[in-house]
Parts: sequence; C-alpha cells; structure tokens
Amino acid sequence: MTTFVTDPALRIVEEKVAAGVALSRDDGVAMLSTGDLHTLGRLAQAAKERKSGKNVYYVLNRYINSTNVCYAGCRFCSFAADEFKERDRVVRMPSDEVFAKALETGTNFNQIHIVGGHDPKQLSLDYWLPLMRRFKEALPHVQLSLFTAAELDYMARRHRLGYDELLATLRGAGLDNINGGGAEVFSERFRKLVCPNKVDAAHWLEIHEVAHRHGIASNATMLYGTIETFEERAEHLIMLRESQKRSPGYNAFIPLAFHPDGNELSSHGWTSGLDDIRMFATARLMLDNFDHIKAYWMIQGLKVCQVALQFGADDMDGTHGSTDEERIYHSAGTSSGQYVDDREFRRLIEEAGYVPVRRNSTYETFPHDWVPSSSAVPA
Ligand code: V47
Repeated sequence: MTTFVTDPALRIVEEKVAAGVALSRDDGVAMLSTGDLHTLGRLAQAAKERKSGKNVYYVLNRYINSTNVCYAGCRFCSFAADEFKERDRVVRMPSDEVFAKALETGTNFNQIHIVGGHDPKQLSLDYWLPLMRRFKEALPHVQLSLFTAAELDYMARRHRLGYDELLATLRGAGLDNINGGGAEVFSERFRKLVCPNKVDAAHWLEIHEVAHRHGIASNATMLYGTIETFEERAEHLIMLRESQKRSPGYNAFIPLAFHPDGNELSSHGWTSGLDDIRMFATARLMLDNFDHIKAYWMIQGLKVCQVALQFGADDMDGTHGSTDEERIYHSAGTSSGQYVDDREFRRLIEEAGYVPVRRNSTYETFPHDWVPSSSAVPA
C-alpha cells in the first residue's frame, strides 16, 4: 500500500521507530505540532498494536475523592477547598464513610481509586492503614490504587519517614498501585509558576521508583494545556521513559487535559480535539517502555477517547460506581458524567475495531462477566 507522509519530520520518526531508536525531544515537538495527523495516527496505532495487539482495556472500579482540603495551592486546581474560608465546599470523609461509599453499589469491582489533597488531618497512617486492611479483608479481589506521589511526599514529611519506610508500610497494608497525579509538568520553570508548593520532579520520580522496588505498581500523568511549551512536554515524557528504565513498574501513562473552569489559569481555555489526539499519539511513540496509554473518558470525554484508540491509546480506565462523585474534574468543568456502564465501554471499543478486555490496576484480566465469590462480603 502506498502511504503519503506530508511532514518530513514524521519520516524521521518513522525511520527511528523502525530501527528501535528512542525518540528525541525534537521528535516529540515535531509530533506535537504536526499537521500530518494521518501519518502520526498510523505510526502510533502500529506502536499500540505491537504492545497490546487488538486489546483495549477497562476496569470496573470505584472512584473516591476522600478529602478536598488541600494546602498546596496549585494554580490549575478548582478542587481544593480552604477548610476555614469555604466550609460549605469541604468534603472530608471519615474512613467509615469511604468504606461505605466503596460498597454502596455492590462488590463487583476490581479497583478502588482514591485521591485527595494535602490535608493535614487525613493524610496520616492512623487513618489509612486500618482502612486499607479493612478493604483487603472484606474485598480480597479489589486492588487499592491510592494516593499520588504529591500526597505520599506530604505524608512522609508529616510522619518524618523516609520514602522507603513509608512505602514498605503501605505495601504491608495492601497498597497495590500509586495513581499518576502530582506530576503536572516536570519542568522547574512550570512548577515555580504553577505549583511551587508541591513535590518537585526529582522527588516525584524517586517516590515512584522506590514504590516499584517494593512491588507497588504505578501510573504516570502529565497535565497539558496551560503555560507549558511543547519542548517541556517532550522532556517530561523523556524523564518518565528514563525513570521506567531505572526502576520498571509504571503501567500506564495518562495525559490529563487542562480543565479551566474556576481556577487561576482559566484564561488558557480548553484543549482542542487535535491537541488531545496529538498528545495521545506522541505519548505512545515516545514512551516505548510503557505498556499502556490511557484515554480516560472522564477527562477528554468518551468521544475523543474513542478516537484516541486509533491514535495509540489502549485503555479507557474505569466505570466508577453509579453513586460515585468525582470532584477534581467536575469542579473544573468537565461535561463527562460520573459513571459509564461497562457495556458502553465494550460497544465503543468494538466499534473502534478492538477487543474489550476487563482488567484490574496491574492489568490482570477477567472475563467481562466475572463476579467475585460470595465470600466478598462487607465486614
Ligand atoms: O495531579 C487537577 C490533575 C491530578 C486539574 O493514575 C487537573 O490512573 C486538568 O491523580 N485540569 C490528580 N487536570 C488526578 C490523578 C489521576 C487522574 C487520572 C488518572 C489517574 C491514574 C490519576 O489531576 C493532579 C492534576 O494534574 N488536575 N486539576 C484541572 N483543572
């Protein structure tokens, strides 16, 4: 078949990919700015299929934001609430409420995804260790995908623990996976301007690498669509690729499109569909040592995410429970709902030409109609 490549920079990308040469920062910038979407998509789709064949993954899960109290003050955030000045917006769930919330719509799920904020009252081992053990006892089939590296850094400093000791303790209580947030953009320039009070890039990477050595898997993200340059996006991806080389354990990369409502960076507006698609494809091609690129329906919307399956993505993330209330993206203006029926995932994946595969956080797979044994009963 004759293929037409209209962007010469993508010809170089194609040659490097064929020769197994890692893509450079300049290649990343070329992909992020190309007008030749068809070539970019063809290359990214081939890279996806070399990794995961025809499979596209999803997970039956519960999503909980257990607290929105946060003292980090990131300028892109619409979620954080000041516990003294915004009392009516504060959500700070006692651990019994988190447990009850997870079970509200049954036990047939394989992951609990929880993120919160830099909350001095909730980010403590006294709160989390008993809750994690309780989950593991009651729901042995459910993996715990908890915290971001930003929260873990805060917890370590609060308890005056090294990362090694903290992560060994959390692993002992059942932590399976660390969520990918807190990475934002690794550039020092970006962090100084946008999130100066959050864990820096070196410590974010160190936390994930230490976690991997303790047998805890993790994800990685990048927040795109504000003040970052394409060079900074490409450098971020290269830093993740190097981190995976040093300490393998990242499963998925998730591009997080900026949501502008109600935060200090709102003048940057929404990302465009083309920017989203280029971001998925660029991530797929640059992160040659990551198995999965996730198109999270709640973030780019189901329609863009379905298209992303032909631009390198191989995962749509989770259903959430039908009574879950995600707050990070809903306070920043997402028009995605709170819940997707897994039949809808299967329909969209099949229509895109792929095979839907149910997974857990670490990509163990299940038949779509798998149910937990009756011993999974709330304690
Ligand atoms: O670090 C906050 C992002 C992250 C906004 O591991 C925003 O599967 C866009 O950890 N616009 C936390 N993004 C969420 C997180 C996550 C999300 C999806 C998948 C996974 C995973 C983890 O949310 C933060 C920040 O980058 N965020 N506000 C906003 N206005």
